[in-house]
Amino acid sequence: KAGKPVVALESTIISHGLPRPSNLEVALECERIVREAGAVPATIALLDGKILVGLERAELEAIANRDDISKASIRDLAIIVAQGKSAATTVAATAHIAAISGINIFATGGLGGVHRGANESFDESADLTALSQLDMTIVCAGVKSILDVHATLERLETLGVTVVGFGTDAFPGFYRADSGFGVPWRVDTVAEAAAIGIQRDAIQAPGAVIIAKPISEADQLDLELHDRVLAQGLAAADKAGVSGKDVTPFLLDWFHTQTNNQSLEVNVTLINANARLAAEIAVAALKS
Ligand code: PSU
Ligand code: MN
Repeated sequence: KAGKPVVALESTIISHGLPRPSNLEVALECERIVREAGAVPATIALLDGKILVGLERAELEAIANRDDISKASIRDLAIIVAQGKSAATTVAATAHIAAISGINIFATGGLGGVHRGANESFDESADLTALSQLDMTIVCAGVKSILDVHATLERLETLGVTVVGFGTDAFPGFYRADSGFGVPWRVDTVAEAAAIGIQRDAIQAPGAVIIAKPISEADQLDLELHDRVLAQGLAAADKAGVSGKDVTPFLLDWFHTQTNNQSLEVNVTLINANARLAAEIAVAALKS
């Protein structure tokens, strides 16, 4: 209403992607970074049956620390509100709520996508189908490297989602700067990134715009460590019978414990960088 630039932030990363107490620190730091860049942060979550767009400090603490916070995708929103329950929202659910609230810029860590072995399990994140339908510019470090990145990029093409590298020709690999796959488009400035969202809106192309910003090579996770921990984590998940929406939190936690929190540091660095870029894009979009 005040005409200020707003950046949506998701909450699954807080409740299910990062360990306590770092999760609350990261959530607060992200909001601080967005404000510092001249935009208004709107962290989105469901608390006691209410959809909240923008959280007070006590609400952020609840999302970070309460044990009754489930993980909500789009299909879970109605029942959680109807039953007065609480949940953190995934990229899919957050983007939907942001869109109906008139917010069209969003920052996260890494998107969900097609899981390895999806040809058998059919495990594909609802993030993909959500992004095929929403007027949203989403800043991320690519998709999580625990996924089948190649298959995810193919699905993003089919679903009409625009994929753009920010300052790179390589699709970022979440914990790694380069996933090993290219991007169809590249921009090098905030103004160029903002212009895509504005044209997308005008043209009413149905899919979202992904602005994929890599972690710097200096800050990325060592390749050998990454591949070893991932292989062990996938085997451990399989052995423990982890499936459905528990897979991603299990593997992220596996990384954090098995790398002595090196992956946590990488994750925090890229979330903060993405929040800053999203805020800069939101400010630029409003000026043009
Ligand atoms: N990015 C991160 N950490 C996370 C996520 C993204 O750095 O935990 C969350 C997002 O909420 C995303 C979800 O929507 O992981 C994907 O879960 P799934 O694979 O079950 O769709
Ligand atoms: Mn899944």
